[in-house]
Amino acid sequence: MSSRTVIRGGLVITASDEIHADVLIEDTRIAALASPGSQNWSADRTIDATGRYVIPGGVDAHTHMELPFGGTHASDTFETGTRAAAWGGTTTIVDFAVQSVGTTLREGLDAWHAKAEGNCAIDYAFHMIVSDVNEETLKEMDLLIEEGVTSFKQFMAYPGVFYSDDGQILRAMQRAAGNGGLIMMHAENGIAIDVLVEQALARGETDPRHHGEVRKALLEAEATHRAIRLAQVAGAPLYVVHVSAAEAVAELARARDDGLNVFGETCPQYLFLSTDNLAEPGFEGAKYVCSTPLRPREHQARLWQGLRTNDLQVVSTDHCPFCFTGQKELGRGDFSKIPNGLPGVENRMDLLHQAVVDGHISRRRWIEIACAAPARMFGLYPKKGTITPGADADVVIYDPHAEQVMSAATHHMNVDYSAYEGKRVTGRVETVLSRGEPVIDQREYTGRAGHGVFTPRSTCQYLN
Ligand code: DUC
Ligand code: ZN
Ligand code: ZN
Repeated sequence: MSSRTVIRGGLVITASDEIHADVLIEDTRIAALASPGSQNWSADRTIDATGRYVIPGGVDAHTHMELPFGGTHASDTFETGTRAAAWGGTTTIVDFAVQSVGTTLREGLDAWHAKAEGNCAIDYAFHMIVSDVNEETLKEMDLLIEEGVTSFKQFMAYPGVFYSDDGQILRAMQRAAGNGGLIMMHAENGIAIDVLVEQALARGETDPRHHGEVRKALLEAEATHRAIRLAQVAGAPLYVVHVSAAEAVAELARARDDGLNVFGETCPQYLFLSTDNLAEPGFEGAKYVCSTPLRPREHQARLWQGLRTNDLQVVSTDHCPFCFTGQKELGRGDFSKIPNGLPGVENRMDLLHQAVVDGHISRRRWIEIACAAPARMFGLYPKKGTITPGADADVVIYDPHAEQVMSAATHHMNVDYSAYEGKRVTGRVETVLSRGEPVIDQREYTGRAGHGVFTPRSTCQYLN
């Protein structure tokens, strides 16, 4: 039995177009778009989107549900985190499965499948964190690509945990050059940072703001440069995650001007927050400890510029929430023990809409950086990231005039604070469809754990 939904009267916004159109959904997919009122489609369900935007569901290509980190776990499970994502208009997440040192990629991926399967409200996919490069791991990369896990994160930071040295990075990049994988890089010089951490603590500099001071912008830029050159030597594309420093954007821009397949992602926290937050009195700054760290607010203009000029292509959240009570507090008296990460999976689409309201980006660019480009970058397009016949009916009805105040009191993420507490934004999600099924219906949750399925990905669709 097929079901039909019609969305009438809205402004359909994709990365390429803004058109007033009615949208027909048959079962799980977009079937057709037509001029408003021109088609007398019969439907089981009609959604009146007059005065609303009709946009593709968000694709958040960087989340860490349940991530083990710093002796604790990220506080959102796949169930709570994907429900919160849906509330915020995101209908696909790409989370990071983790290979721990001494284990295989297979073991890591199986463990993450077990955490997610049957629990997600929206569709999900995986990247693989590679912590232990060896002959076996390199062969396993080929197998994972066949299973739709086509991107691999390496860390130039966190020695002794996730860290890879330049040789390990080069080997993984060489493999990716051959098998079509995309290497995602956490670009910070972790060896140098650890020296600065030790020296800061020895001087008695233990407050959260010192986290930002030791993780210097220059050490992000240096690592970014090194990653670019290693990728160039390997002949592989490169995607740099959570770019926060102006100097790192400059490295990416130069590489792109040279014609290299080098891409960059930033996150809302770097666009809207700064070291001012890390320096909040008492231990409040711990709420804003993440890596790469927040930067002085002067960096924000360069990030916005990079997003406008396509030197940065994607905004994802790096959603990695830790409660202030009991988790962030592990680092009282020693900033290096504060678990790194910020909540945000629910806030991204709204914050980026606010960027439209503020004049930083256009409406189409909003959809491009939040939906279409991440889908293309990670091999999900056009199934995800756009509204076109044949695409999954992952659709958000967005009210661009509604006002809201972000707060832990009203958000749905499983974390006891909001990084944007009290922030007033214009625009709000009204209804969310995931493969044609309402997950949020007129601001009521109608989804269910287990609706979301693992979504295998093709290789990167963004290469020159
Ligand atoms: N950065 C974070 O802030 N959290 C988790 C891992 C990372 O690289
Ligand atoms: Zn990282
Ligand atoms: Zn991350």
